[in-house]
Amino acid sequence: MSQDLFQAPDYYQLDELFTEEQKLVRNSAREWVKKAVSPIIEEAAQQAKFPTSIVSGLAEIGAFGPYIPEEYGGAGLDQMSYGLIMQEIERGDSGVRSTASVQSSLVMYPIYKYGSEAQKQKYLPKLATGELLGCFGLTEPNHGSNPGGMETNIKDMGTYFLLNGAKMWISNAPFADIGVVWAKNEEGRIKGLIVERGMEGFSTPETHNKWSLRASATGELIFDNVKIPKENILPNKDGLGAPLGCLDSARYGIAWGAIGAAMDCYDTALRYAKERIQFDKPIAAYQLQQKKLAEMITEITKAQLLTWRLGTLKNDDKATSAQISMAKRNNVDMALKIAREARQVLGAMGITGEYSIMRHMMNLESVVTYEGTHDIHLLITGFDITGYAAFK
Ligand code: TGC
Ligand code: FAD
Repeated sequence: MSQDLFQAPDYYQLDELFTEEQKLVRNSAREWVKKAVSPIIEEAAQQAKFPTSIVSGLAEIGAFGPYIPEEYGGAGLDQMSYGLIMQEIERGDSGVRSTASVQSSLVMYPIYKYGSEAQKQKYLPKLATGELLGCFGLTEPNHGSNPGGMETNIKDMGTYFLLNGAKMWISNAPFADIGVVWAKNEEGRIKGLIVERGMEGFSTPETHNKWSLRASATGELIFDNVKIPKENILPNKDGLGAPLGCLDSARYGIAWGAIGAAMDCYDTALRYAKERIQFDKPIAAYQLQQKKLAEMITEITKAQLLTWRLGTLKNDDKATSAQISMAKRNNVDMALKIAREARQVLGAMGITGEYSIMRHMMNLESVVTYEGTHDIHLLITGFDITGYAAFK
């Protein structure tokens, strides 16, 4: 990739709305992305390899458990800072943000919220430093948008549980040390449990040939009569609401992250349009290119405002799941459209790895599907405003 010249757009002076601490956290994440992600990410994506070199840096900027209390190794930050960290990381790459989202909201959050004190002490500090990496197993081959239908199950064997089933499309699975996995007990109630690499009957084959999120490793979780010690069950919440509660936290981070990807595409397209001369003028001087760029900054600004407000609601513990769905859906769609438009501004150069736009575009094709598809989030809004659940 060419040198990272990113300048963050802030058309409505949103900086004035952030506290000094929030800006400090964001700026250190921004600097780290320039220094540690931009120089290596294109090659990692081209080779479809998760760049392990960034793990310690992610931990240092507080991306592993930003809002988990410091007593458990987290950064103890507020929700706005969490969002800003995700924005900056996804400005670099959605796959890197995926790793941070999974570790924080889908592994550390359920252990912190639903785990026993012993589980918190055992896992959270090591997850915060990146000494342990985790994954989250909800989706199954036959149950994606409808996780409530899951077939993965546990049987009580007296001194332990026997786990059987399979999860697929699991971020970080190929290298994760532990998995927070969701399975039904004999009564059909969904329980969360912690599965550790090395347990007999547990394997994590990698999913190859992805055109999207190539710098993030994706895989399956296969459970063939895995013996799960009883102390590995998350004791404090069960039912589908438990995994969906984790998704709320991750979806909130994705809403911010998508803004980062969009900002990077816009900034790249704007700079290129000012430099690229055709018919003796920079292409930025032509109305058709201005329309693209003006619409991009308008949409980014709207998303920034929406998401800032969501951040204030989250900080006050007032954000609803449906509000989070709206922001995730809107922002990812906005980023995807901007990536496609920005790619055109660059002409042929837009398809090369010299620029980040095509990588963002391909990544966002996963982001628009995972953590609830574009359609499902619309149906969540529909349900919220009408009272009718149209997904059933
Ligand atoms: P439904 O009957 O509506 O609800 C079941 C229970 O859950 C409660 N609930 C929620 N709780 C917390 N947060 C939410 N967002 C919640 N939504 C619902 C609900 O109140 C109820 O509680 P209770 O006590 O009455 O039992 O459930 P449903 O089966 O009809 O499904 C609803 C639907 C379709 C919205 C839901 O299943 C859904 O969101 N589907 C999408 C699945 C999804 O997002 N999967 C994501 C997998 S993880 C992933 O993609 C990680 S990518 C990570 C990365 O790389 O970044
Ligand atoms: P389906 O549910 O089969 O949906 C197919 C299509 O049908 C979609 O367009 C959908 O919107 C539509 N559809 C479904 N139901 C309805 C309905 N009721 N009404 C109207 N339209 C509907 N999962 C995890 O558990 N952990 C992870 O770490 C994880 N990481 C992922 C990483 C990547 C790169 C990807 C691509 C996915 C990941 N997922 C993960 C899985 C992801 O959450 C699912 O792909 C997603 O929830 C959609 O499920 P599905 O792919 O089975 O699609």
